[in-house]
This record gives sequence, structure tokens and C-alpha cells, in this order.
Amino acid sequence: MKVIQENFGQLTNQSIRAFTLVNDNGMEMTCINYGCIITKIFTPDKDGNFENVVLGYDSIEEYVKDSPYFGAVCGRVAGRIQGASFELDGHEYVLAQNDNGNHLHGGIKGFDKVIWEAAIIEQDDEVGVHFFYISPDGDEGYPGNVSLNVTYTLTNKNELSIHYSAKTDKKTLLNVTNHTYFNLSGNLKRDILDHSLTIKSDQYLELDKGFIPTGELLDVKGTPFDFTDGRQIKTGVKSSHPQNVLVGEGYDHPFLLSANHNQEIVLKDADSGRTLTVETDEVAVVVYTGNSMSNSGEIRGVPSRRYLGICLETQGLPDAIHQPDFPSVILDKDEIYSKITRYRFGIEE
Ligand code: FUC
Repeated sequence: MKVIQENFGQLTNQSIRAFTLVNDNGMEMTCINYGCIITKIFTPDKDGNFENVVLGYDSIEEYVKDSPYFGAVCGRVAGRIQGASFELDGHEYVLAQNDNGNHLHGGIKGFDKVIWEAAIIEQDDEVGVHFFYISPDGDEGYPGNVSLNVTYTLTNKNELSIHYSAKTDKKTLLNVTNHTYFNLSGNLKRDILDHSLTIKSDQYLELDKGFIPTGELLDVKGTPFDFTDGRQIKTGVKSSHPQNVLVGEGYDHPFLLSANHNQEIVLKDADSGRTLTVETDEVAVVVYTGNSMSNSGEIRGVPSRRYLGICLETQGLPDAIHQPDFPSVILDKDEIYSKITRYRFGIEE
């Protein structure tokens, strides 16, 4: 196993670095120190052909110009915060508005748009990159100096882990995710409509027209939101269920996960035989099927379009600060924030 370092261009006089983690099976993952963005993941199909299974670009300019959070770490708080403000200990905090008067994925310049410090990890059983960033007090309106670590590691079991850890010097909010768009067909040969998804989840959150949780938990049973026995993404895209229609025909919803984080989410592409199993200690996964992806421009030579990728954003519940019944996303002074998500790439048996 090894880590290869390369130049990924310049941004405001700072050089952007690309790190490629390679395991002994030939699986590769490339990430950059801008936004902790995962730019490429090469995994084998059922015939042993290695192809890229994520959406991304080959230049920093494209990421800066136009990226719907491809591969990036989002925060301080992933998802939407209604009205871009919240109250904490009697103090009103006003956040950056970047989504119709609401706050989305950490604001105008969130974790996805900053340069992180990086250090390589090379051990016998895993290789990785450790990213580090200090988000200053007042960043995008949030209180507290937050020091953050994001560590990507790859093993010979074709398992990629993301470990997030953080601390703050003042009570604040923190709910971080990774926004990788997966497409298991390989090199974007097909869209994700024929991918099938299994989620061990009995409930999902109802959204309002601003895509903000209403506070209602809905049962998946008997609806296009029932992924417990697996279902193809296209069933929710073609569905007339008001929640599928509302988000632009598809899914953009938080699903509640069980606490035992044992193979909770499985994505499959029958044609290539590729599978992706996601395990996490987070309380939810936001399934976003690329409903609002642009119909112009190209992604590595492939015309951009809706449903070209699917995001499985493991995280706390969006807008939790306005919902007393949701698990809290408040991080206390000197409390340790620690979350892990594992992605295992395989072949259908
Ligand atoms: C997801 C969605 C949003 C948005 C963004 C690009 O996380 O929840 O609706 O479109 O990605």
C-alpha cells in the first residue's frame, strides 16, 4: 500500500495537493486538500476492470467554478438551517444565507471551499491522509474556534473510512458530512436510475417546500421510501408520492438509521456487479439522487445531467437546532466530536 502525492494546481498563491491512496488490490482513492474533496475512486467491476465510481473534476478551477459539493466535506452544519439563524444560550446567531434565505452546508464559504493542512499516513494495515483545519470564531456566523480533523484511510479489504473529530472553545453547532456522488456503473457509463439501494431504516423525515424537515417522522412502509428490502432509484424518480415530487422527482431526504451501524446502507449496480456498503455511527443518512444537477457542462467528458450520481450523506438530522425532538447537534466547549463512516467496495456474490 502507498500514498502518491501530486500537484493539483494553484489557488490564490497556495498550491493544491492531490493524494492518491493505493492498496495492494489496485484500488485507489484520490483526494485534495481543498474541501477534503474525494476526486476519484477506482474499484473493480465483476470482470476485474478498474473504473472510477465517483463524480469529480481533474482541475481545481472546475471545482472553484461550479461544483455541487462533489466529493467534499460539508460543514459546520450539513444540510439546511431554516432562516439561517439559531439561538444558543439566549444568544441569536445569524448565519450566511446561501439557499433561498436559508443556510446550506455551512454557508457561502464552508469546509468544502477552504484549504486544509494535510499529512500522509502510511502504516502496515492502512494508508491515508489526515486533513486539519481551524474554523475561526464567527466563521459563516457560527460561534467558537473549531479545530477539525478529517482522516481518510484505505485498507486491503477495499474499505475506505472517514473519521471526523473536532473540538470547540465555545458552545457551537457541528454536524459534518461527506458529499460524494457515487455512480457504480464505472466512468459514468450510465446514470444511477438502475442502481438499487437498501437501507435499514423504518422512518424518514418529511420535508417542506424549502426542503427543510417539518419535524414529522414518516413511516417508510408501503411507500417509495421503503428501502428495507432494496429498491431501484428510478421507482422514486417516477413516483407520484408528494415527497418525491416536491424535491424535484427523486430523493433528497434524511433516513433514520439504527444505532448498531452494521451494514446499514448497500448500493448495487447489477450490470457492473459493483456494490458499496456504508456503515456509520451517525443517526441518519440523507439520500440525494442528483435531482437538481445541472443540465449543462461536462464532468470528465460526460454531459452533466440529473441522476448522474447518488449521495449518501451520513450525518445528524438537518435543522436539528430548530427541532427539540431531534438528536442534538450542539457541541459543548471542550467536548470531543467523533464520528466515523466506512465505505466498503465489493462485487455482487
Ligand atoms: C444535497 C441536497 C440539496 C442540494 C445539494 C447540492 O445535499 O440536500 O438539496 O441540492 O445537495
